[in-house]
Amino acid sequence: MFLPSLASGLVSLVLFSAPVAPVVPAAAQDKPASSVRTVEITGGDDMKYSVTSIPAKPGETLRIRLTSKGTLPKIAMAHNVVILKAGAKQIDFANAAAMAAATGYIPPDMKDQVLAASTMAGPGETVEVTFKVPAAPGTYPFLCTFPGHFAAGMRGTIVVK
Ligand SMILES: [Cu+2]
Repeated sequence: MFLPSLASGLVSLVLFSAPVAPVVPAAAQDKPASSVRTVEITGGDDMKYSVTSIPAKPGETLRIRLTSKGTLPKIAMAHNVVILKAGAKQIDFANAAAMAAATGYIPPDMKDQVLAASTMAGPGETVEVTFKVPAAPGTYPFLCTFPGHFAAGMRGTIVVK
């Protein structure tokens, strides 16, 4: 009585769990509903991105998800990701952005240099930005515009080729 029921229990367990493992990653990564590619980045109290170089194909749609691993309060330590157009003056932009708290650290008079921008993530929060990568091959800078973070090295590049 005991052994047969145990055996059938194991069989149904195997049947149930077997297809789950290969199906989930395929659905999540290889065959997304749309053709958006997601890149996960973290940033912490060290004011660095976990990813500083993102290879991309011309014209593809990219979603950058930024999670703050920081522990300091948002008012003192928040992170965003702002992608600039080719040729944008990064230092000037970062300096102007530091003074633009009222507009989410995006300087209104320099918006024409912005390709895409996320909002600010406080500790444990995730923000994301989805945008179309330029068709022109080249290097497009991204940076965190929270005051001081660009200078501390919170920056990277999207390399389109
Ligand atoms: Cu930051």
